[in-house]
Amino acid sequence: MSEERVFARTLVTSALPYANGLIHLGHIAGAYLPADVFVRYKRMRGEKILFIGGSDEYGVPITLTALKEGISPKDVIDRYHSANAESFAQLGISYDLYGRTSWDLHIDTTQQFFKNLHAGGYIHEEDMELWYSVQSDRFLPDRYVKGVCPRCGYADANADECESCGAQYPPHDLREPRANIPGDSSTPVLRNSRHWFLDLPQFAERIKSWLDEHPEWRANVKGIAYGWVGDLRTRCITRDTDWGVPIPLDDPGAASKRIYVWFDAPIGYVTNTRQWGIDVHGDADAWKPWWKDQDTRLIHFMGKDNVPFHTVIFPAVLLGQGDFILPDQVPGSEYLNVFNRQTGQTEKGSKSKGNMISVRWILEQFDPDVIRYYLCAIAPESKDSSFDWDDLAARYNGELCDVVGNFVHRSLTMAVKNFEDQVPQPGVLDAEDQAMLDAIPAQLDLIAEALDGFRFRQGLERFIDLGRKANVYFDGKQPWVTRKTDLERTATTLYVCCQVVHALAYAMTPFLPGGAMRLAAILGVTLGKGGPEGGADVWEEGKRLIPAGTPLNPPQVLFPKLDKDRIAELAEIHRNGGAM
Ligand code: B3M
Ligand code: ZN
Repeated sequence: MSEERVFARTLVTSALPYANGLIHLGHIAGAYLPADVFVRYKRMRGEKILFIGGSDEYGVPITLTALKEGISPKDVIDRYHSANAESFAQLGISYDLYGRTSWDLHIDTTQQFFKNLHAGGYIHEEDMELWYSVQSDRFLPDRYVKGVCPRCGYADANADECESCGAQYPPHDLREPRANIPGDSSTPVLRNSRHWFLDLPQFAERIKSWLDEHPEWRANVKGIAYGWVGDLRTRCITRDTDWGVPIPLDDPGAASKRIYVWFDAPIGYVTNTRQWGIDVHGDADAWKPWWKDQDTRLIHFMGKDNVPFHTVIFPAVLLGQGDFILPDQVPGSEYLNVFNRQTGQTEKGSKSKGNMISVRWILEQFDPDVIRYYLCAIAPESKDSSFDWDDLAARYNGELCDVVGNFVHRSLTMAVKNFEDQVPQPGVLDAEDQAMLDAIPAQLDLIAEALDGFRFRQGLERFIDLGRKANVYFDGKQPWVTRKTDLERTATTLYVCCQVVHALAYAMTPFLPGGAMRLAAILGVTLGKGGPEGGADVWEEGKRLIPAGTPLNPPQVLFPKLDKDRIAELAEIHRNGGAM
């Protein structure tokens, strides 16, 4: 239904990574690159689109890292926020704002959300039994306690959920609990603590009918969402910690507690939109249409593990505000695994295995386009996929360099050499010339159709397909032969080729912004900026024919090939845990 609906503006978010470690390729393939490809494409279409991201800076992941490293939580978030913001920028993830949940403004937004829910009767208090370490004199929320999962027997389950089987349970059901703090693995005791709960069942019917309005969502996302909404319970949204947003209630019990990180984190999208409005428009209310106007399309990109929060829990929080919109699309991805050629096994990316690849490290090895090309080509959209060094080289070299890069290079080089640095003047077009020219708008429409449908892998394949068709045309016309015998024929061929090169610059822009800019500079075209204010439909200009006589700047190799030996070296470093 929503595929045909025209909205006044689109707000795109991608999950806020915890600022407790470097972002890695798994994050990029699942959440950030698809979001960026989509946003860049929509900017070209001239739609009003705003792209919001940021760091998630509260919660146990941060405080545990601080304890392990013997530094303060603030030190942890400052270090990783700036490192990750820089990695995103270098990779070309083109946020309009990359914010922080540690901002004061975020306390205000979160507390407002909490108070509205409280006033609406959606939050109540309850006493609960929680694990408490006598040795450390503190409660043990979330990952501060480990034990055996009451459902599946997994040995490293958290206080109230099991990462292995996905079970959720009251903390007192955790078996064989042990504290999980540096220097403390004592056996905890159960103690009472008063907490605040979000009454999710009150929203179940509304969430369910909203989900029913979105049959177009990915099957995996719908599966998770319906699974959760069918089994909704009240959810504790506070924790015994001092690292988080203070609970905005006049209650002595609230002082030693904070709002749970998964309550405040998605509200970070709202905070960051507010900050954007202040920064860009100097207007404290500029964020409102982006979150409250029914004519706004809200889209959340993320990995699979974050899907329940974006399809059920955060929507409930939004519904409880009374005047917020709900997301129209929630493109959630499966996981990017790692293929280990030595063992022949596919492994899950994990810190303990040391097999993850940080964005920071890989950007020291490659141009961003290499990474963007490969990760989009293997994006885990509907099922898991795996990162493999040999596959990276084969796909990048064999597809992007050999198909698109090669076509562009030989076309432009011949045009420049033989036709005075200009798009040549064509003679009479034959059927093959015409078919090639007709393929341009048809192929751009196919790419657009894939991107509009959140099928980014397919969009990229269709972009390469345009290059394939162009190579078939070029090889059939043999301009390097006709050059000696029939200059007019050669001019016509290269005129047609220049049109395809021009279209390729547009078609590659969402995926490969660096290469697109290099190519645009050779052709002397601008690919448009677009953004929250909207603009012209630049994508359509990619279908336009550029006139004969258009000057061409000296061509350069757009996508230099990767050297096989270098790839082998990098694979070796990665195998030895050196890619993080
Ligand atoms: N920080 C979990 C993660 O990084 C969490 C996402 C928040 S999205 C609002 O995967
Ligand atoms: Zn389990």
